[in-house]
Formats: sequence, structure tokens, C-alpha cells
Amino acid sequence: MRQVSVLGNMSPFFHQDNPYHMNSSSCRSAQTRPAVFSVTSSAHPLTIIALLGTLIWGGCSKPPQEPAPASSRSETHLTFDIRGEVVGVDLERRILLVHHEEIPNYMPAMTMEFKIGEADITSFQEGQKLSAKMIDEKNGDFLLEGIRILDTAKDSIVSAAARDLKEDTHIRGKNAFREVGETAPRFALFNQDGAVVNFDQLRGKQVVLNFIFTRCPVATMCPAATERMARLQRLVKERGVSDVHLVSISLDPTYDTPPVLKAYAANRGIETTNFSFLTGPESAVRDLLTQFGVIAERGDNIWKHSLATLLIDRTGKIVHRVDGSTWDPSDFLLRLESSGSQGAVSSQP
Ligand SMILES: [Cu+2]
Repeated sequence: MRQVSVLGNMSPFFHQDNPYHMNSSSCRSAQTRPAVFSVTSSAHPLTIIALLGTLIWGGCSKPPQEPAPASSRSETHLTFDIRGEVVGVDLERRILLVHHEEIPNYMPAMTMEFKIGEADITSFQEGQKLSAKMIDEKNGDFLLEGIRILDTAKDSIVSAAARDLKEDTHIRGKNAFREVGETAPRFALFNQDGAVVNFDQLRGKQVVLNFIFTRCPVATMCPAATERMARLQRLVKERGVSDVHLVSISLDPTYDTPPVLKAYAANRGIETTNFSFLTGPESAVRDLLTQFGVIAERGDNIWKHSLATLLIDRTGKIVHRVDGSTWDPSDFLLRLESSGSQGAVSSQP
């Protein structure tokens, strides 16, 4: 295989709308840094871009306004993985009363009050079994993060789909990336209400899909993408296009649990009847990112990622794609309208 060298100034990749980096102002040092590496000439363009992206990010200094990282909390606060059962919900104080199992070497099984961070308190009810990260805030308060409501039946559907997806990605190998004209990958994930949404449920609908994460601090990235999706949702409603479903998959699924996604949608006034925010096993999300050609890497504190907005037709075929966050909802509206309304299905995943 012929080797192609990619070297020198990387500035062509630093124009304003470049979807493959997050924050050009924080990356100046990388622009002039000579980069020398090689890729095989048969590599998919996306692979090359991914390599470039990695290199660019590698040279980035930290963005100036980063939120307190979840991971650093463990340096100052004790955190534990716990399992338990909800025995009370205090909506006003945003407190969950949970009877948790024994935490070895720390605490016997007992019933305690917990603060619940970013999650939507209305997602919880008595009797639910859950797993979560318990954070001892050392001031007498205990916080739960990454709360997952355990449901054996749903969990096994989503796990099985994740295994199939992993195998599919493996089998496709270098051709894992699905281009416009190919069928979208099959999946099953949880939506913001904890319901399972799968690929087949979305057939018969035109799907506009992207990847975001709720803690994204870069205004021009996920917040802008979600704002555009919400605008498209409003346009679709105004124009009476009835067979459209919007899907945002979290690329940070460990943090973005269904209750966190529910709060994210609610805080933005987004109606979720035809707009699903999806999360699920880490491996499933990584495989979907690969197959949809979106890059996401864990940075020091946050996810560094590219953005793409995909249009999937009623048969499940990817028919359009725009990289970056500057896509035009009006253009997507025209495409959705121009494909007519045949095959519309009324189910609401
Ligand atoms: Cu983002």
C-alpha cells in the first residue's frame, strides 16, 4: 500500500465553519506546529480527518470557560457506585429518598436523602430500582449522579442491540462509516423518558439525527446544534409536516442519563413527542459515532467532538448530511417537505 505523507502547516483546517475542532482561539499554537505523519492512501477521508482532528486537539490549550469537570470531583470528594430503591421523592427540595445496598468499607445498607444534580426530579417514583454514582460532598450532603433506573426487560433489549451493533461495526471494519446513500445502522437506545427507541420504530418517518452532549460548554457547538434542531421542529410543526422525527444521541451517555436528557429538553422548552434525546451503553454510542462518521474524544475535562446533521428517509437510508453546526433548518425543512408525506406513520417513539 502506498504511503501518503501529510505534513506541514495545518491552517487549512482552521476556517470558521470547520466542524472538526471546537475552539480555534484556543488552538492557535497548533496552527503553526508542523505535523508529520502518514496514512495509507486507501484510508477513508474521514479517517484522515480523524487523525488530523486528533492532532489538532492534541495541541489545543484548554478552552477558557470550562465547567468543573465531573472527573475531578473524585479528587476532592469520595464517590461510590451504589444500587438501591427509591422510597420517596421530594419534588420541592429536589431530594430522593433511597434505600441503598451496603457500600463495602464505607456504609451499611440504609435509607438516605440524596440531592440529584442535573436530573429531572419528575423522572423518579417510589419503587424504582436504580444504580448511580454517590458523591459524598463532605458537608453532610450526598449527591447522586448518573442515575439509571434499572429495568431488566428494557436493559436486555438495549444490551442485545449494543452487542449486534458492536459486531456489525467489527465486521464492516474499515468500511464502518456509512456514507450518504447507505442505510443507517440499527440500534436500540433509551429516550429521555427511559423508553426504548429502536431503529425499526423510526421507519416510516423522516429522521433528522445528530449527536450532542448536555454539558457542552462551547456555544457554537452542541447548544447551537440543539437550537437549530428546535427551530426545525417548530418549522415542521408550522408547515404541518407530520412524519418527521428529530433525534439527538448523547455522545456522553454515562453522564447524560434519561433524567438528565429530560431536564435538558425541558429547560429549552423542547417538546419530546417528535424529538427524542437518546442515551445507552457507552459501546453502542461509540459504534454509532463511528458508523455515522462523527468524531468524539474525551479531552481533559470535556468531550472534543465534530458535529454532523443527518437526514434519514422513511426506509432508513441516509439521504443528506451536513457537517458542522451551521446547517440551515430551512434547507432541511425544504428537503422534508419535498419528499412528500407518503408512508407517514403515527407512532411516536
Ligand atoms: Cu458539543
